[in-house]
Order: sequence, then C-alpha cells, then structure tokens
Amino acid sequence: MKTAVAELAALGGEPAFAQPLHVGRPNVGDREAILAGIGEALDERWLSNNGRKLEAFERRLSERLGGLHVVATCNATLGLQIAMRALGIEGEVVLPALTFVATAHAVAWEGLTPVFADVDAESLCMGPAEAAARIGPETGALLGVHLWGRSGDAGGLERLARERELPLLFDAAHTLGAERVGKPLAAWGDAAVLSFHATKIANSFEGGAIVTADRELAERAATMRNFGFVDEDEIVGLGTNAKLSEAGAAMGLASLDALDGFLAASRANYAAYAEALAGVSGVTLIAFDPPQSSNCHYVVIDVDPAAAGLGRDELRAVLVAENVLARRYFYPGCHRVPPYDRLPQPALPVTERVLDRCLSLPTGTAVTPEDAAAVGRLIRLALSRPDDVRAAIGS
Ligand code: T4K
Repeated sequence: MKTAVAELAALGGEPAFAQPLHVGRPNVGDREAILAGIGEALDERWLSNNGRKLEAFERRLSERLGGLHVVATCNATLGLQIAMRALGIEGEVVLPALTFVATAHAVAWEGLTPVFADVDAESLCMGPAEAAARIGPETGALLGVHLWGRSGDAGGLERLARERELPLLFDAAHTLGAERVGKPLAAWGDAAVLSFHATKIANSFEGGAIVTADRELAERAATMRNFGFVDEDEIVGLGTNAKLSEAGAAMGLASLDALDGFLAASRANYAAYAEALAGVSGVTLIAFDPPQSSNCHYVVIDVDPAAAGLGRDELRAVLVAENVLARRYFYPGCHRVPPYDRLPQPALPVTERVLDRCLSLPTGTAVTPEDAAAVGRLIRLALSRPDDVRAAIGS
C-alpha cells in the first residue's frame, strides 16, 4: 500500500496494479452453462431467427421486468432505432446531450433531428423542465436517458409527454437491475431500450432489448427486427436485420441467471468506493439512492478542481499511471461531436459542468472491493499533495 506521494506511479513509483483495471470489463456468468447453451444451438443447427434460446431469453427478461413485452435485438442502438420507427416518430426528438453518442446517432440515423436538452443538477438526467424548454412546433418525441442506471423525474417526463401528446421513449441501456418506486427503470415511458453489450451489467456479447407494456408496439418492433416478415412470404413493411443470435441469447440467459451475483458485486464495490472516498475534499461519488434498488454498475466521481486541488483530467492521469483505466464517460458530449457540432449549440450549463468534472471508475466482477478501496486510497494520496502531482505530470 502506498503511503507517500513519491510512491505514486505518476511520480516515478511502480504502478499499484500489475494488470489494467478497466471500466467495462465484462461480467461473465457460469462458463459451463454458456458453452452448453451454445453447444445446444450448434446441435440443433438453429443459430438465429427466433430460435429457442431467443424465446427463452425474452421470456426470462420479461419475467424479470414484471411481465412487460420484450423484443431482443442485436444491440441497443438498433433497438432504439426500431422503437422510434415502431412509435411512428417524426421531426425533432428532444434528448439530453449528456449520454453515450449512440442515443443521438440512433435519432439521426432514423432521419430525425436531435434537439439537445440540459440535465437536472441533482439527478443528472433530463427532467420535465429541461425537456419542456426544448420542445417546439417540430417536436415529435421525447427521449429520456436513465444515465448510469440512475433515474431523474421519470414520472414528470411521463406527465409532460401526456400533456404535449408526445411519445416518450427511454434509453434504458444502463438500467438492468435498477428500480424506482418498485418499478424497473425500463418500465417507464411508452417504451424503453436496454443494452446487453459486453460492458453492461448483464450481456449477450452484443445485444439489446425493447421493452414495452404495449403489445401491438412490441409486435410491430418484432416484425421490423426481421426485415418486416410476418410469415414466410409475407412482408408488411420496412424492416431491418436486428436479430439477436442464438449464441448471444445463450450468453444472455446465463447472464440473467447470474444477475443477482453481478448486482451484489457492483453494490459491494460501490460501498467500498463510498467508504474509501468519504470526506475527500472536492471528490463526490455520484450517489445511488438507495443502492439496494440500483445496479451501481457505473461508479462515477465528480471532481471539483477548486476544492480537490487537481482537475478531473489530472486525477485521471494519476490513475492511468497506476493502471487504473478510468474513463471520462461521456465526454465531450453529443452536442460537441460531429455531426451534431454543426447544429446550433444550446446553452447546457449543467451538462458542461458534468462533462468537465466526471470520471468513471472501474467496477464489475473483475474488480474487488479491495481494489476499489485501493483506488480510493490512491485518489486520497494524490489529492493530499496536489502541487507535487501537478509538477510531476506537467499539466
Ligand atoms: N445508450 C447508452 C446510454 C449507452 O451507454 C450505450 C452503449 C448505448 C445506448 C448503445 O448500446 P449498444 O448499441 O452498444 O448495445 C462502450 C460500449 O461499446 C457501449 O455499448 C456502451 N454504451 C459504452 C458506455 O461503452 P466504448 O467506446 O467506451 O467501448 P470501449 O471499446 O472503449 O470499451 C470500454 C471498456 O471496456 C474498455 O476499458 C475495454 C473494456 N472491455 C470492452 C469489451 C467490449 C473489455 O474489457 N472487454 C470487452 O469485451 O463503448
């Protein structure tokens, strides 16, 4: 354990971790079950197109989500696109700029116009006030994001959408295992889309799922996922190929079986980070409140440079030198990257502050609470002598 600033790798010491500690290292369920599931698909020579694994995966996920309709897709990005088409959205879509770029790309790829809103300072999600400020005559839908698996005023967004007669879709990519007032985050809005990408709390290698209480919407989405086919020779409209493979579904099933263990690991890491960072001036852990009904899958700190003595990027350099590959999710913000940087740039003060100060720390089953505590100690040590650190990293 390092006790002196001079021992930090940024100042010439050995890295604290021999192997890199990643944000987004996949959680892997029971290896035997995964391989057996893939083996069954091979034995049956049924590798895609509504196979038994896909049906079981959709059924199991639906059970986990209180019986909602589930349409699994090859990823969440195409899931968002299909959901927007199935909802019949046209024109402008109001969404937060503070999200992974896939949210905005899905909108633009559908020929719709993203209109970026700010986020609420507490929840860091777009709430009704931020969304309402960006609604105009061309608005065709609201697209909320449960950022980092946390939720803002989802009920307020639902009320706003009802008042303005707009569909409300949620990007729920980060939310599996997270609830609000006893209701899964993926159950809010007219539809929501989960991601089962390798980096998510549960994965199907690549994958996603459209979730909705509306059976007809789910049927339209399922048809669009498979080229618009409703029968062998019958196509009812425009479709794409967004099918999840049987290998992916087998992985997804094993992930759902292991989900409670994954959640426990993330919550334990979150608790270890919270303890290790308690009282560190200028560093605030973005809270999951309460952790038991959150998935705690993204551990994010806010670094206030004035109070901490180092800025977020300086602290990140210290951690990377220690082999702690912290990420600046979701810097620089959708509004700042092509093609959206050519749109009129709205004032997004809360978004800009978060993008300048937030840092995602490694977690998941590849990280132990002891690792998390060690990362917390490194942060504490670096901030005990910020001037020495800054001089060493030359920022
Ligand atoms: N909406 C939101 C809010 C999202 O965050 C995402 C995806 C989407 C929509 C779209 O969902 P999908 O269409 O992907 O289902 C990664 C993921 O590729 C992306 O799915 C995810 N969000 C995003 C938050 O993270 P990158 O560009 O950061 O990936 P990359 O390659 O830098 O990997 C992240 C870290 O994970 C690295 O430290 C390496 C590690 N890693 C990654 C993979 C894939 C591993 O250790 N092993 C692996 O197999 O986007």
